[in-house]
Amino acid sequence: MKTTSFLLFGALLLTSGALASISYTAKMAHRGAEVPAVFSSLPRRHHRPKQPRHGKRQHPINNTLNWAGAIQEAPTSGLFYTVSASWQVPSISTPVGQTLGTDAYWLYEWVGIDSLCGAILQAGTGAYLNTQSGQVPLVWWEWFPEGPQVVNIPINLGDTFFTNLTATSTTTAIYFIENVTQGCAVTITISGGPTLCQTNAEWVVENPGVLDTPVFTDVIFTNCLATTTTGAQQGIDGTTLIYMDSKDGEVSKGSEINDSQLRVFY
Ligand SMILES: *[C@@H]1O[C@H](CO)[C@@H](O)[C@H](O)[C@H]1NC(C)=O
Ligand SMILES: *[C@@H]1O[C@H](CO)[C@@H](O)[C@H](O)[C@H]1NC(C)=O
Ligand SMILES: *[C@@H]1O[C@H](CO)[C@@H](O)[C@H](O)[C@H]1NC(C)=O
Ligand SMILES: CC(=O)N[C@H]1CO[C@H](CO)[C@@H](O)[C@@H]1O
Repeated sequence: MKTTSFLLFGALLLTSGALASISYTAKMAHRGAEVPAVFSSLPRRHHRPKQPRHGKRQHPINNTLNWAGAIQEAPTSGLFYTVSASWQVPSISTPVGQTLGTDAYWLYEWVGIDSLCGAILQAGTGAYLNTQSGQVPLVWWEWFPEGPQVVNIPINLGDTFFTNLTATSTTTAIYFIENVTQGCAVTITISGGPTLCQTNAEWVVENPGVLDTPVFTDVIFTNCLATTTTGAQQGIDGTTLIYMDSKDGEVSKGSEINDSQLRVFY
């Protein structure tokens, strides 16, 4: 169940809402003007990495059926506090040899905190593709295992987004999502979230759907940064790279460009 209301506090347009266990407020600004943030639920098909296998290679590599990218581990004495990155929204197309139908192909691009402990702080962009709608890009946030929510930030393929997620405690967070060039950003303040362990941070391209992963143009995550509660900074150096498998073999890989940049390609 989701409830949404618009409250006027002076000049501030504050949207508030609730999911099963969590509540949130949001403020959105477009070219400096306050505009209402509007949320709607997405199908709940977003999962933790499925069937991880640990590759025996020089660089740590894990294979999954639904994620490609990189996962960072917090230093032994540290807990992750923020994760951020910028990227351009890729375009997706029908997998080779398949035909576009009424069921949608899906792809998400996101940053997150935690991947292995039952809760995931995550937000980013995505798109689905089918015959009725064509290719529909969208902006979403989620605190897994609660379902994903779409938020009404304008988005076009090729747009540059910046996202910064902050775990202010194990059950509270601030999500900042911005369409950079358009100057439209939303800040969502959340409480009552499923308990985090703050031990992983990640930059991911995901297939959240049930069909095969669509072909996609390269996703270059730039300004990749995860900081701990004590201020230690980590980027892509030292991450486990994540490769995505389909039933026919590897379809997508994360590849380090340097400590602040990660390329994920089909
Ligand atoms: C990689 O896979 C192994 C084996 O399943 C798992 O123990 C490890 O936590 C995974 N690493 C990451 C960073 O997900
Ligand atoms: C992310 O948000 C936190 C909390 O607002 C802030 O301290 C940090 O500087 C931000 N990081 C970036 C890279 O914008
Ligand atoms: C990573 O590479 C990009 C592109 O070459 C460059 O602009 C950036 O400064 C590099 N960052 C680091 C941390 O080396
Ligand atoms: C719909 C919309 O306003 N999207 C904008 C987001 O930012 C890009 C630039 O990166 C603009 O080209 C889009 O028009």
